[in-house]
Amino acid sequence: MNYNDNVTVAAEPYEFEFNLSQCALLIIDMQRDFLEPGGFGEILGNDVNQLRRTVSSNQKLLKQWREAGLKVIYTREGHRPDLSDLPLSKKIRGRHTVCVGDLGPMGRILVRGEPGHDIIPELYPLPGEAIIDKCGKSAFYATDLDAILRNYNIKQLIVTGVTTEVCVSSTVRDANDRGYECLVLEDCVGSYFPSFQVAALDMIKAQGGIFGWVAHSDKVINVLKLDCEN
Ligand code: C5J
Repeated sequence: MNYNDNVTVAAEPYEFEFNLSQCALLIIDMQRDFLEPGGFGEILGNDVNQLRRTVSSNQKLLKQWREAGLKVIYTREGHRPDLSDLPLSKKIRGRHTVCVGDLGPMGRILVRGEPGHDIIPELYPLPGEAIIDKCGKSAFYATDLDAILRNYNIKQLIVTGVTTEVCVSSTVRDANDRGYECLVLEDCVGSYFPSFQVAALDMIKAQGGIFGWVAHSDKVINVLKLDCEN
């Protein structure tokens, strides 16, 4: 594969053209606390299977992306053990009996260094792949993601992860305002709520792609495979 190749994939609202050397795969918050039984997501009453259906699609994409030698960046939502970066408004939101920082079945909920905060084993980062720890929903809020992308000369993002209407959407909207072009892969992003999944993707691609583009991961995998063969 020529690392400087321009490739085009079928997407909505129209085809997404990207340059491999200027594009990173951004995998958002594929953490045990959100995806595994017993984690924070399930404690809140959510069906984690709604998110788990994204795991195999992400695995296939990640394998091809890594084989092509392209950049992968992960994010994790979570807080310092002393919770000094956790706003009270977030801690008490929802009036739940268990909240961020409390002890759950996988350690303290959404606290850095705890088992539940970690990326699921199926998609575990390789040494050298950047991990952005974020305390907010957008991966740009109070992080060095923008600086890292600029230093890597990344201008386009293939976005996957959870949840579609929360951290994925917040990040895509923020990225868009900063001038990054985002392609969101519909089978690699997940919501606990099927109707939110549809609505969030519709909002991204509406009005000529007001926040970005949406496609199935097969489209990206196929162009990477084709490019490898040439
Ligand atoms: C949520 C996230 N849903 N990663 N976090 O609280 O979307």
